Amino acid sequence: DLADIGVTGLATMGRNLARNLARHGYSVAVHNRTAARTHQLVKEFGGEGTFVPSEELAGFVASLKRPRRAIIMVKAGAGTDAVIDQLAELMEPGDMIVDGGNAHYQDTRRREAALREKGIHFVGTGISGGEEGALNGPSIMPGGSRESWEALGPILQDISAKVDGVPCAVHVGPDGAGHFVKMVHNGIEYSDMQLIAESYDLLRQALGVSPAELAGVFREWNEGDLGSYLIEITAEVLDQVDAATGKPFVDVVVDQAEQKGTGRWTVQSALDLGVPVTGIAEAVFARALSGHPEQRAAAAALEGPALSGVEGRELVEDVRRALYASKIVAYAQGFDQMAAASKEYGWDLDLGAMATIWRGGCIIRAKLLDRIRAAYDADPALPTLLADPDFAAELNAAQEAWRRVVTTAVRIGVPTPGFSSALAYYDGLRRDRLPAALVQGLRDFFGAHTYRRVDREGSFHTDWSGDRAEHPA
Ligand code: NBP
Repeated sequence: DLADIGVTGLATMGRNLARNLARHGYSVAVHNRTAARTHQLVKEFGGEGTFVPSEELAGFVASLKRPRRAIIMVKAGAGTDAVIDQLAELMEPGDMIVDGGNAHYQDTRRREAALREKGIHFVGTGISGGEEGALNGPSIMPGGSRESWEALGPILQDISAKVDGVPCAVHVGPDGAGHFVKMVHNGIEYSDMQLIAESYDLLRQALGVSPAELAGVFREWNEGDLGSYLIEITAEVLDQVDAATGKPFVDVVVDQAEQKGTGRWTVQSALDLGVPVTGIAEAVFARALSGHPEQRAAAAALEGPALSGVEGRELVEDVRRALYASKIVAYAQGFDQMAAASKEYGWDLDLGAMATIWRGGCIIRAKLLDRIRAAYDADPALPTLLADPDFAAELNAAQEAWRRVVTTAVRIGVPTPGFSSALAYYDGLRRDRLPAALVQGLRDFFGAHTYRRVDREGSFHTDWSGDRAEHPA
């Protein structure tokens, strides 16, 4: 019998996705470049459902029902191109190639265009949730054609996470839209983690409390507005004690954060689109700063403030509020970036639906996403999440605490680039007049770049090197 769907690339993610499909009753063709992985999967998990193994890619393709549905789960980059080229040779018009790896959305756009010429549907699909999600229900963000969604959607929704019975999988939009949205998801994940790390660092330094005590604080926060997977696992990590030394686990881990690149991609794309994603950028840069031990050692003798702590536990509640407010800013910026890309590439993204598919399965799943969904339901053309009446009320209520947190951090010398830049963004956006007017004046002075006036239409230039009279440009 021919298989319903196939998975090629059976490392951690591919294997678990294949098992997830099989457990949902689909017969799954399985293939891996190194055949040992394929045999291992069937041997270990063959009892979970129907697997149709092939050692060669040709056999894999031949074992699929038409139109064929093949998911690629290989290392992103050259490996993906190699597998696509081989599959495309073996497939026919109407068949579907799903790339579930972490591809760059521009690669996905390129691949989709090339395969479309051959009549093959290329479905660049963001999948979030790590190995656990792949097995038990990830958040799935497929791009590609409408027709491919009709053939794949029911299966993807079946194996995805569900929240209140709603699947965390929708058709995101054409070509690279799925991988773009996955990229922004990861960017937001970076900023979420940075803000959590700043909260931990500031509270620990300012109040002198232990990681175990802070685990309790995060556990409590998880019950409220901040409720989310990342807050939940922060408590777990802070509670962990190193078996070898008896010290808190966080104290034996080298403090240099690594990255695989999706945060950097998000910021690079945001620069091109002209969208300020300061929360994500600060998170990427904070990881980069941590990763320069030679500079850190050379700067270690620089002086900090005399004050190293504060009295009173009021700071805990202030940090909770600052974290929530900064998180709203980071999400607002990420959603702005999706809106800008949607316009640039003609994707027609439904922003509220993006919030829906991130509610379960993925790393940034959080209570906040229900609120974001509601904000876009109330006004699909919302210019910024900060202007949603409910979020605005919360930000207004949090802003004094937010300022106290940033002030305390500055006074005791704890770096909080996430909190500080989010607050600066908030203050920048709400400001009636910005010093951009002076920047325009300077640009006109040295480069005759011209400026517009508040009181008249048109562009103007002042003759700075002459009589300083203004002329229409
Ligand atoms: P890896 O990213 O570690 O890739 C290993 C797989 O790629 C193996 O099956 C390997 O085959 C295959 N492969 C390579 Br490498 N080069 C190949 C080539 N030229 N031709 C054919 N196959 C090739 O696997 P993973 O961690 O399971 O992740 C798979 C994808 O999912 C990646 O794009 C990843 O970024 C993405 N992703 C991962 C996570 C996660 O939490 N790990 C989450 C979301 C998305 P071999 O066995 O023959 O070497």
